[in-house]
Amino acid sequence: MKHFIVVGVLVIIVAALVSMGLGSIQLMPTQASAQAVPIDNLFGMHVKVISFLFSLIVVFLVYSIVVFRRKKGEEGDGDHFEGHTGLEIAWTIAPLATVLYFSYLGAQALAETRRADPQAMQVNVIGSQWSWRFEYPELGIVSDELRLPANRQVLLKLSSIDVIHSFWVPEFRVKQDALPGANMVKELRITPTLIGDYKVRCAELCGLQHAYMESPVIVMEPAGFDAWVIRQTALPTDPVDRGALWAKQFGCVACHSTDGATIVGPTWQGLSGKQETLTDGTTVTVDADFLHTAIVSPDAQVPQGFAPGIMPKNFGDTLSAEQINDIIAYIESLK
Ligand code: HEC
Ligand SMILES: [Cu+2]
Repeated sequence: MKHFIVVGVLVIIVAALVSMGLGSIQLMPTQASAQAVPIDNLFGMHVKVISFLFSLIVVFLVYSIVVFRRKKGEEGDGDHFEGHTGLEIAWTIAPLATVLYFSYLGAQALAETRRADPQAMQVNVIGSQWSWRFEYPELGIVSDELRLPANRQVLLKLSSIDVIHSFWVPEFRVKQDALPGANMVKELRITPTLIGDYKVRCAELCGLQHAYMESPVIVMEPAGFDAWVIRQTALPTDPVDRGALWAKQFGCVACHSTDGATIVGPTWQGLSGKQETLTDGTTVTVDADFLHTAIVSPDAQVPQGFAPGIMPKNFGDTLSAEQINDIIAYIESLK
């Protein structure tokens, strides 16, 4: 009995120390959304239970090794007892009750992260190899960065135009896959609470440039957000400037450089007017018609040294005729 009291006290002391130690090293990134609160609370409780289980096992182990060492000349089995119904009932009921209680807490936290605010602002998030596009249908804005006003819930509708991507901002905690297919739109609700600059990362391996599939996420004062909305809704008058904007917003720049470097597709620098050799051996002069075909049906004329099937094939549907003309004007300006 004396041993059990000593071990019991030691277990409590070690559990408290381990739990305090884990609590002080900041396991989680900054907490920047309302949805992060129930998740972090649940995580904190798990850390406490884990600390207790750890010390329960380790203290018994170390205590036995030190105190019940075999003495010189000792040959027997040592003191022990066989079978103990009370103990067996206890170590069945206690973990079962703990696990059931945690499943209840988990369900509660899940419900809380999904609570819908009817005032939520909708943003369509479209993943593509290898960039993010953010559409604000109520505001008529398309952007390559996600700007959000603080303390207002945003309803993200996630989709993909090619393969599976995954929307993840660690500071917001919640994460959701973006799937291809017309009926596969997934929803995620976030209420940013802390003004600052974050990053959305793709959390699903999605090809060559997956590691660079990051976009800025900026949580702003509501007034600053409104000013941004006004700036965004005024479009540049020069087609070249508009073309540069579309190329950024529709993710062309993830694969095409404007400075001569080859990323995944050919660079756009000096493309217009160039003699292009295609994979079938023919040579053509790159003009506006060639560029138009290259954008709406990429595999029709594949330049030598590049593979077909990489560039998305649906830009003819997602871009308007004016937007395509703007992009062509932009490419033609890149001498
Ligand atoms: C996932 C990567 C990727 C994205 C995104 C992408 N492209 Fe491409 N693009 C390629 C590849 C690879 C080629 C060469 C093979 C081919 O023609 O299919 C190409 C070829 C082209 C060419 C012909 C270049 C030449 O030298 O003949 C043009 C023009 C072009 N893309 C425009 C665009 C525009 C405009 C967008 C955005 C609206 C875009 N691309 C988005 C990968 C991409
Ligand atoms: Cu991705």
